Amino acid sequence: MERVYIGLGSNLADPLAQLRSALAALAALPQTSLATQSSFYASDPLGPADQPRYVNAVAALDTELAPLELLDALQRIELEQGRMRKAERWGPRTLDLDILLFGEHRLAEPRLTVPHYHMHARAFVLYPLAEIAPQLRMPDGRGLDELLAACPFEGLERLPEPA
Ligand code: ROI
Repeated sequence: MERVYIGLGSNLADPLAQLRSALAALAALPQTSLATQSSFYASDPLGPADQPRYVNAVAALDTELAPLELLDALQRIELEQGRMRKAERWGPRTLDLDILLFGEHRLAEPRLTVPHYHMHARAFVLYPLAEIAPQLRMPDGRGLDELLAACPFEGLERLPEPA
């Protein structure tokens, strides 16, 4: 059993509903349980500015799936929720599910790099992650607190709990 952290993001087609539906799909994965989820955060887009704000969150899963099995499952959920591959790099998307951390593993597969390439410097990943795993360490030994200290809470807005 491995503890895995997943980054969720959406800025199209009712992002809050996209994230809620994605969390339900994660909770329903085989050999997997959804351990915790962060609050939802509105965030300014990283990349082209002419796109809607994102809603981001992080979920913790406990899974017996292998990394590439989990990746396949996440890509299936993205497609089921209307994800289309667009030409534009860093353009808007209905749903992004990124494997941020997979236990203590470091993976460099053609389809999957773990820890996720950009997580160390992205406020919309680090702050939700800190909410559910404040004591976390990266596989290279860096603490989440160190990463947060170098990453301002800029352009982020923690959304109130849904009623
Ligand atoms: N920007 C924000 N704020 N949140 C995201 O999830 C996100 N995802 C992306 C790019 C386009 C890089 N920008 C983002 O893939």
